[in-house]
Amino acid sequence: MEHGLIITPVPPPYPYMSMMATGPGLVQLEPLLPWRSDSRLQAASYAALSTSFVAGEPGTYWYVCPTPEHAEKGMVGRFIIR
Ligand SMILES: [Cu+2]
Repeated sequence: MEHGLIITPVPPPYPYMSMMATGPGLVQLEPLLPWRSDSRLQAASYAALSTSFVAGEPGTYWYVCPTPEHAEKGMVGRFIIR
């Protein structure tokens, strides 16, 4: 399954298409984590990407998967900048 990451100050809940709530966010990880197929099962099992951003202001931020239904089902996380 393909995954991605958007960082946003917009809190959950998120709809089926999470980007309808978050927009492009403050940062968007590209490319998305790769599809895993039966033929490449091990190749993508531990796929990883990284990114960085500068939080302009203290506050609560959310990292949200933009793949349809993922954030709606809970593929999100919160972090706080003090
Ligand atoms: Cu996902």
